[in-house]
Amino acid sequence: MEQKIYNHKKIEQKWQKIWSEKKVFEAQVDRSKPKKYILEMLPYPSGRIHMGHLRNYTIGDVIARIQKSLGFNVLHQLGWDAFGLPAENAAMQNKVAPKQWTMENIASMKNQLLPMGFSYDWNREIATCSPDYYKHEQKFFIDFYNQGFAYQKEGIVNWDPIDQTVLANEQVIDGRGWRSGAVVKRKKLKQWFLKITDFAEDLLSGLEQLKGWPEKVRLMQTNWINKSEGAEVDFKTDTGSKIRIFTTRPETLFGATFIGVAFDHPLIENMDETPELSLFLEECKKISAPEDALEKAEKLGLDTGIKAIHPFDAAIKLPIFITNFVLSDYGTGAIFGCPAHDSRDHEFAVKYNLPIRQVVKPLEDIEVDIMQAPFVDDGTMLNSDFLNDLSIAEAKKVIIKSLENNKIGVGKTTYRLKDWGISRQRYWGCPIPIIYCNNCGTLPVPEKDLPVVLPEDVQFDKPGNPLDHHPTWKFVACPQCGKDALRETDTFDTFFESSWYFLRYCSPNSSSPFEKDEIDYWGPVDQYIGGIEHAVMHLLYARFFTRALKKLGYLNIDEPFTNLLTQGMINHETYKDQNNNWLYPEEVLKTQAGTIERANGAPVTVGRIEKMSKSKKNVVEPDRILDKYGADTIRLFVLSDSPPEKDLEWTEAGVEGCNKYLQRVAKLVFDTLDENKNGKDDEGVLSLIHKTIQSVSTDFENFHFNKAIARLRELTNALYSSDISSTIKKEGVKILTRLLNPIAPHLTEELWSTLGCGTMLAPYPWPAPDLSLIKEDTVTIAIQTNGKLRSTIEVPKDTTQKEVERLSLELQNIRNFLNDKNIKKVIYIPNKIINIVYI
Ligand code: ANZ
Ligand code: ZN
Repeated sequence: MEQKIYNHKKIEQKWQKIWSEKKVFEAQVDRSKPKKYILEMLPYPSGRIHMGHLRNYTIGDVIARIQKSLGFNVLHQLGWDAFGLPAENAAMQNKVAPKQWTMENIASMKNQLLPMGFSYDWNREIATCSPDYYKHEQKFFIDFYNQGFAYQKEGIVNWDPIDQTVLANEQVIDGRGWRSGAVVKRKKLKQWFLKITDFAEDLLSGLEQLKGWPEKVRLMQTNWINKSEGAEVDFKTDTGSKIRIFTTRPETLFGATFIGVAFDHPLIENMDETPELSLFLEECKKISAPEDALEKAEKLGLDTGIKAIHPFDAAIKLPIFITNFVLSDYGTGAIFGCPAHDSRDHEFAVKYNLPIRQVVKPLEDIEVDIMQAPFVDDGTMLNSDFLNDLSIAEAKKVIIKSLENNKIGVGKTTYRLKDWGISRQRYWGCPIPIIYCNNCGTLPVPEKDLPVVLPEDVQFDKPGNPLDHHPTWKFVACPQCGKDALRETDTFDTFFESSWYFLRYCSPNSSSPFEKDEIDYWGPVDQYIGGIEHAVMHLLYARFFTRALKKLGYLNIDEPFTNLLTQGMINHETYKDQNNNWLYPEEVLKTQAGTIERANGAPVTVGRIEKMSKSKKNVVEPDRILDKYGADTIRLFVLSDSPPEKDLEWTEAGVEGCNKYLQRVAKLVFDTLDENKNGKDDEGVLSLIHKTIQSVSTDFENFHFNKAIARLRELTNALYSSDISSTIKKEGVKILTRLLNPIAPHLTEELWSTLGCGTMLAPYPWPAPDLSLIKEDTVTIAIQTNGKLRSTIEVPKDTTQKEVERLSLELQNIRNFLNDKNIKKVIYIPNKIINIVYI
């Protein structure tokens, strides 16, 4: 650096070029070294990098760089989750082909990422929309099909009327499509499914081993899989038929007051088609399927007039209703309603004037008004014949046994997890490699004909699937009989691609999906970093895929991600002008008199601090910040104020503060260069230097980046003191430079070379503290009352008497001794004893 100021524009590109020329971050299997696979969730190429991306990648990058310094062979790379609907929407709106749109977005996002200096091996970059990638998943699908893991069935699907496609349950949030926000409809359609339910138990029990995952995510998956021990029970009807119901609360059978069936239950097929019936069934279809929506929607029913007979008491006849809240694809599509102990049934019973019969009473002697609200807690059985006075758990066992002995029903373990519907009526996805022949039936595309490549000459002028509208693409000769046959025109759900990309990353250029021995070396991912929004879908599908591929002999691991870190959001204040329109942060100015519009000085209403989102305009463009302050400042800022799993508030002042700090570090190093003096406080500073190495290493290990940064700032301040010798100072700045390197790699690399260290920091061994130089900086103080030892406390060395006194008097033990006594005086021997004297 010829000038003694820190100019990010001069140094950042320079070092990126050197890293790339020296191939510092290229990864290669090296069995003599232990490995670390550090991975951030792959981005969707929407076109623009946002601050959330940068936080995610900075966290991953810091971890990757440290692991490298610790001597691990590190795999760290980036790719693109390149299929998906937005490309089609863009095609419709802007008349640009999805492929072109996607590739251009990838190029521009990569251009935004490169200046950040992330330690990716760019040679390994992949885009999931390339036939080189998706041909392997077509092969997987065929393997799955042959193995029985993939099958086709007519099912009720979640239909998104805006996107004109099927959604997985996981993609329906509060009854609406996760992308379009449209109210989801129920529709019958032939779909391809993957048998994730075969793995339900394994996916559930596997969670217990995932100690490196946030508890919250494990809980979300547990709840999603939702295992329940229950029973199926047969009810005879007065028309001579039989209805099998599913329940998780068989012990409440004596509280049954009605039977509910789904709108497509076989019972309905035998009913007379009245206008009332068809009208009601139509009404049922209007409601979106997922449970969430049903929970909130009004419960509706139509009495069939048929009665069911209680299996343990023939005198009890239960009306059978068709209802909108019994799902057709869960359990048996039929339930017994127990209004006293289930909230949905309660709501229904009140509405249709059905009896509410209590069969569980609370454990303690408290009043419950069963007519007002259901009682859903633990309790003891009553009004239940041979179950009376048993606990719920005991009663459950007894009744299941009795059902089985009397051949009325069976105990049943169920999971709410459903098979994964993977068919999408979309163009921009991986074609499902299936051919339908009138003679031969459903056939997988022969392996030699893979990949089934997407045509590029498609039209987006009408709704629906452009692949289906294509004039020639779907017409093929049957691979078996040679007659005219048709291709499947549905494509995979895009979660298919993200379920195995981390495997492909290990050998991105292999003609196989991946090399097994590369996975043996690199797999599983040691540290995965991404958003909590993927807690269920992506992470569950990837766990399933890994297991399914293992069963097929492709690899030897069960769990794809050993440790998971879910990073928080980036938030920003929101602003509105006087007409209630949102304003961008750049459009407002903070003055002493208040917040005003930059353009005209009009007052601005400052709103809540919320997740950065385009709709509220509370976003900050990375490019502008990058240009003004540089990558190192952004990297430092996104790690500074909060731990990575918590939300972070973006403020320009905060960013500026980070930049100032880096300037201070640079100045400190330059000052040291031509300094030559003796010091007084060498010992203290030396201790601090080594203490900092020790605690920053631990902080990094625990991902407490914000704490590490605070300690580095402390060390920086101490090194600025004039009381230390130049030798110690020089040692201090070298350590500071090394510890700061993962966070601010460009500046520290520059400073390191300025210090004449000869080597590069990427990668340079991580410093180890010299423990003998660390001076203990906490002391144990004996607390006495009237000269007798009563307790001890640990406090930082040289804590003031006032503070030690305050802390002592807070201790319950000491308060007990002092009680109401009057304190006469307090004697304090610094760092040793405090004696509270009373009368
Ligand atoms: C009787 C009963 C009594 C129930 C009671 C609950 C409480 P989870 O825990 O979510 O698995 N159910 C069964 N099949 C259903 C379907 N196809 N659509 C809607 N609801 C269905 O829920 C299981 C419970 O949900 C079952 O236990 C059944 O109602 C209902 F005090 O049976 B229960
Ligand atoms: Zn054929």
